[in-house]
Amino acid sequence: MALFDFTVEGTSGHARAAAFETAHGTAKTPMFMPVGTHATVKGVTTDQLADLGAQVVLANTYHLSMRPGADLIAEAGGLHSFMQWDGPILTDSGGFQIFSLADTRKLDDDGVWFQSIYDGSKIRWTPESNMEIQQKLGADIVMQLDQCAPYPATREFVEGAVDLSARWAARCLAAHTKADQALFGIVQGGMHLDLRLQSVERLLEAGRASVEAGHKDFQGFGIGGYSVGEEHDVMFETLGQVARALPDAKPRYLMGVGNPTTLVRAVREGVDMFDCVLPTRTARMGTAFSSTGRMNMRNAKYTRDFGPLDDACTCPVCAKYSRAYIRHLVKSSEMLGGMLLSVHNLHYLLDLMRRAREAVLAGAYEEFYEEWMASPAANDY
Ligand code: PRF
Ligand code: ZN
Repeated sequence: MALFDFTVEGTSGHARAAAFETAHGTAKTPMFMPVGTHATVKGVTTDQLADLGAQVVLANTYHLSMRPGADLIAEAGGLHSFMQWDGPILTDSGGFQIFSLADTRKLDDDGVWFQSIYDGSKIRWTPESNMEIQQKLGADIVMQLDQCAPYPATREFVEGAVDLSARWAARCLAAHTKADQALFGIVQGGMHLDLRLQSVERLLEAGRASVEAGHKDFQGFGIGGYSVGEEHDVMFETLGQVARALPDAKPRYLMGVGNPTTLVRAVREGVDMFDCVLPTRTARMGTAFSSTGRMNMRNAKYTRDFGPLDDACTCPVCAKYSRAYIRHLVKSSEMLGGMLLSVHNLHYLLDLMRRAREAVLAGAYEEFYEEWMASPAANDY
């Protein structure tokens, strides 16, 4: 199959099972992508990620461009060689981090000034310089520079973010030249359906204009600007219509969402890809996902519980270690506690999406969805 081909292999309702081609292998959707912000999925080696069946690993342009720097990573032969991950890599542009982490930033039409969280130095980004950085990092999939509106925000503010993100989308397309790297546009628009659909139209228009000018089109679309503090159900008032306004023949990636129930619901609306720090971050806080909901491993009730984290789990941690041992590690602040819980939690989401894919291919997503929503884990947002 040709590079970046997105083949829909089956549908069930609006849910899709598809395959996306990259220079580092095929990714099968629906899929969860583990987050390795600093070119490492915290506490987990890339060999472990491969064993868990992780497909695409995320890294972040904002952090890596400042430390250790894009030039150093290019000198190492790019992210794949630097972090020793042979599979596909996706880099987020850093647009989200500028707007959520940097405490001082100055936006103008041409770009953005922000202060490094590492040494306070002033940094200038434009869509063009951001593409140059992401091309140096060398991921298989890169995201456009965008502006994510906070929540709540005024309609005027969200309109501005849609407009700026659309103009930056066109400039990212024009600046992007790396042939073996896919560029995804990002839909914004907050919780307003009309602004969301306007954002989709403007991205599609930018793609058409780029093709006319002899450049590439977007090879997929991020759906940004959700999961920014709104109630769970608010996103679902518009998510389905937004996802399905995007082309059927390209992947749809809901950015920064990793709650198990949200994934099951979003797949039903036609979303293909997800990423989130949730499984590894909650692991480091001592929490395990399970078929009966989240478990706080500090709880005294696990003191003499010599069974696995989750009887229903097939992960390598549950094959060996007990709740009592993991509780002891977490209570003692031993780093192995967070490492083992990270493996287990990643397995949980990777496996959930594998089962979702099987259900779509069997034409039975609705049954899978109903079964999930009736399970004790579903109430555990
Ligand atoms: N834009 C980018 N990255 C993101 C988001 C976004 O809106 C989100 C929002 N949930 C997470 N990560 N570039
Ligand atoms: Zn497990």
